Amino acid sequence: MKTKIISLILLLAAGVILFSGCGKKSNNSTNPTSNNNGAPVAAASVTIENFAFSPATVKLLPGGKVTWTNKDTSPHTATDIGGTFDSGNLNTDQTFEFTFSTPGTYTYHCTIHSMMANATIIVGN
Ligand SMILES: [Cu+2]
Repeated sequence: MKTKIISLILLLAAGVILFSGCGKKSNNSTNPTSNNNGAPVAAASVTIENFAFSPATVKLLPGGKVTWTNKDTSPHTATDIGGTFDSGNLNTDQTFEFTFSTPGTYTYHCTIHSMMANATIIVGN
Protein backbone atom coordinates (compact mmCIF):
# COMPACT_ATOMS: atom_id res chain seq x y z
CA MET A 1 0.00 0.00 0.00
CA LYS A 2 2.76 2.42 0.93
CA THR A 3 4.70 1.77 -2.29
CA LYS A 4 1.51 2.25 -4.28
CA ILE A 5 1.07 5.76 -2.78
CA ILE A 6 4.73 6.61 -3.43
CA SER A 7 4.36 5.45 -7.06
CA LEU A 8 1.27 7.62 -7.42
CA ILE A 9 3.11 10.66 -6.04
CA LEU A 10 6.05 10.05 -8.39
CA LEU A 11 3.65 9.73 -11.33
CA LEU A 12 1.97 13.03 -10.40
CA ALA A 13 5.35 14.74 -10.05
CA ALA A 14 6.41 13.47 -13.48
CA GLY A 15 3.15 14.77 -14.91
CA VAL A 16 3.72 18.23 -13.44
CA ILE A 17 7.27 18.34 -14.84
CA LEU A 18 6.05 17.29 -18.30
CA PHE A 19 3.23 19.81 -18.20
CA SER A 20 5.47 22.73 -17.21
CA GLY A 21 7.93 21.69 -19.92
CA CYS A 22 5.21 21.97 -22.54
CA GLY A 23 4.18 25.39 -21.26
CA LYS A 24 7.72 26.66 -21.53
CA LYS A 25 8.05 25.39 -25.10
CA SER A 26 4.89 27.11 -26.30
CA ASN A 27 6.14 30.45 -24.99
CA ASN A 28 9.46 30.10 -26.76
CA SER A 29 9.45 31.98 -30.07
CA THR A 30 12.97 32.18 -31.48
CA ASN A 31 11.67 32.49 -35.03
CA PRO A 32 8.55 34.68 -34.90
CA THR A 33 6.42 34.79 -38.03
CA SER A 34 5.49 38.44 -37.61
CA ASN A 35 7.09 41.59 -36.24
CA ASN A 36 3.99 42.48 -34.23
CA ASN A 37 0.45 41.48 -33.38
CA GLY A 38 -1.16 43.10 -36.38
CA ALA A 39 -0.30 46.79 -36.21
CA PRO A 40 1.96 47.96 -39.05
CA VAL A 41 5.18 49.73 -38.07
CA ALA A 42 7.22 52.54 -39.66
CA ALA A 43 10.53 50.69 -39.54
CA ALA A 44 11.40 47.02 -39.20
CA SER A 45 14.49 44.85 -39.15
CA VAL A 46 14.71 41.42 -40.73
CA THR A 47 17.55 39.14 -39.69
CA ILE A 48 18.76 36.55 -42.15
CA GLU A 49 20.04 33.71 -40.00
CA ASN A 50 20.21 29.92 -40.25
CA PHE A 51 18.97 30.14 -43.85
CA ALA A 52 15.73 31.89 -42.87
CA PHE A 53 14.23 35.40 -42.80
CA SER A 54 13.17 36.39 -39.30
CA PRO A 55 10.50 37.57 -38.91
CA ALA A 56 9.20 35.99 -42.11
CA THR A 57 6.29 38.46 -42.21
CA VAL A 58 6.58 42.18 -41.60
CA LYS A 59 3.62 44.57 -41.49
CA LEU A 60 4.72 48.02 -42.53
CA LEU A 61 3.10 51.43 -42.84
CA PRO A 62 3.23 53.06 -46.30
CA GLY A 63 6.56 54.91 -46.52
CA GLY A 64 8.06 52.52 -43.97
CA LYS A 65 11.54 51.09 -44.18
CA VAL A 66 12.85 47.54 -43.82
CA THR A 67 16.48 46.76 -43.07
CA TRP A 68 17.78 43.25 -43.76
CA THR A 69 20.98 42.02 -42.10
CA ASN A 70 22.74 38.80 -43.03
CA LYS A 71 24.00 37.05 -39.88
CA ASP A 72 25.00 33.84 -41.69
CA THR A 73 28.45 33.02 -43.03
CA SER A 74 26.79 32.13 -46.35
CA PRO A 75 25.75 34.96 -48.71
CA HIS A 76 22.02 35.55 -49.19
CA THR A 77 19.71 37.86 -51.12
CA ALA A 78 16.36 39.46 -50.34
CA THR A 79 14.74 39.50 -53.77
CA ASP A 80 11.15 40.53 -54.48
CA ILE A 81 9.28 38.06 -56.72
CA GLY A 82 7.55 41.03 -58.39
CA GLY A 83 10.83 42.84 -59.03
CA THR A 84 10.26 45.86 -56.74
CA PHE A 85 13.45 45.33 -54.73
CA ASP A 86 16.59 43.20 -54.87
CA SER A 87 19.41 43.33 -52.35
CA GLY A 88 21.91 41.51 -54.53
CA ASN A 89 24.35 39.29 -52.66
CA LEU A 90 24.62 40.17 -48.97
CA ASN A 91 27.70 38.81 -47.26
CA THR A 92 28.03 38.33 -43.50
CA ASP A 93 26.91 41.44 -41.55
CA GLN A 94 26.02 43.34 -44.73
CA THR A 95 22.70 45.17 -44.70
CA PHE A 96 20.13 46.22 -47.29
CA GLU A 97 17.46 48.88 -46.80
CA PHE A 98 14.32 49.47 -48.80
CA THR A 99 11.53 52.02 -48.34
CA PHE A 100 8.06 50.88 -49.36
CA SER A 101 5.88 53.76 -50.56
CA THR A 102 3.24 51.68 -52.39
CA PRO A 103 0.78 49.60 -50.35
CA GLY A 104 0.60 45.93 -51.21
CA THR A 105 1.98 42.51 -50.32
CA TYR A 106 5.52 41.87 -51.43
CA THR A 107 6.64 38.23 -51.47
CA TYR A 108 10.39 37.77 -51.58
CA HIS A 109 12.99 35.03 -51.48
CA CYS A 110 16.70 34.34 -51.56
CA THR A 111 17.86 33.68 -55.12
CA ILE A 112 20.75 31.51 -53.89
CA HIS A 113 18.76 29.13 -51.65
CA SER A 114 15.42 27.93 -53.02
CA MET A 115 14.13 26.90 -49.56
CA MET A 116 14.33 30.54 -48.41
CA ALA A 117 11.00 31.43 -49.99
CA ASN A 118 7.61 32.98 -49.18
CA ALA A 119 8.77 35.76 -46.88
CA THR A 120 6.46 38.77 -47.06
CA ILE A 121 6.37 42.50 -46.49
CA ILE A 122 2.76 43.68 -46.11
CA VAL A 123 2.45 47.42 -46.64
CA GLY A 124 -0.75 49.14 -45.58
CA ASN A 125 -2.47 51.05 -42.80
CU1 LIG B 1 20.17 32.43 -49.06
